[in-house]
Amino acid sequence: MDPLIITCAPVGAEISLDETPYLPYTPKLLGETARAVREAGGSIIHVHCRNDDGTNTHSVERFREAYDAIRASSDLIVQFSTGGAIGMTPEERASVLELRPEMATLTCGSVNFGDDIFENSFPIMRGILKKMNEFGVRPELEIFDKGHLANARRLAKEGLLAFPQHADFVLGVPGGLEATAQNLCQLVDDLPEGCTWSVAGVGRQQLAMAMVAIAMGGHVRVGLEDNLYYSKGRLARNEELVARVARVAEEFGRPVATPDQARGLLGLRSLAGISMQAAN
Ligand code: KMH
Ligand code: ZN
Repeated sequence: MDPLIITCAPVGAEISLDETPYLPYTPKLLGETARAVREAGGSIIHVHCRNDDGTNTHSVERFREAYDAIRASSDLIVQFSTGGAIGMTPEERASVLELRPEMATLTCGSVNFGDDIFENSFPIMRGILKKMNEFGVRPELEIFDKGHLANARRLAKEGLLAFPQHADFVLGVPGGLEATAQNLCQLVDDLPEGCTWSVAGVGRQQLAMAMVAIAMGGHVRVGLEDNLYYSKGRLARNEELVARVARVAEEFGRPVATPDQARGLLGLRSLAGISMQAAN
């Protein structure tokens, strides 16, 4: 099996500052987290940004600061969110692509999201994907529900996407597909030939889904965006969640991938060839 790619999603858009003291909500904290996540065995960091008061922002300037802080402290693959937060406009969500991160998420369909709707109509997906293509950003297909892979295939038929791609199954969002081994197996079976995949189990299912993915040869996403706790009643730090997965993977005979090994597995250029053109 390939080395294990661990993605850390350290912030997200849903956690408020009073739920945990460990949310890296400023660029400086994101830089520190990136260093710790890299040391713990992570290869990708999935980025959302907050203002200093903890509210969500998708400002290009804030993402630029976050990118610079992460790059100054680590060689992690930087993956921007284009999902943002509920209520952001599609234009806002896509705006940060002009910074040309190596990767960015593309949610492949609308989904109930708690009491809200996370809206990703075909026009919204096409708009984001066109910008990704324009700026040379590699998508990570975010799959919250069974029909989302069919949507991705439709976008491929339209010529906006070429398979194989990397998919991340986000399982256990209230309103989306539940985090079970059976659902994960069905999604993996349904993937187009040659795709790589990871799983992000939400809440208590994060560790269980990670274990299943390690055994199946997939990859893993952990982090406070999806799960606040290390164990019942004990709040987690992002790097602890990464370190635990790395430790177990080692026992399975799957050492973690370095960021450059992950770039190789995902077909990305090595870090030496990457520049933040918009930042210069
Ligand atoms: N915050 C959610 C509404 C992504 O980052 O691409 C969407 C999300 C997905 O987190
Ligand atoms: Zn996200």
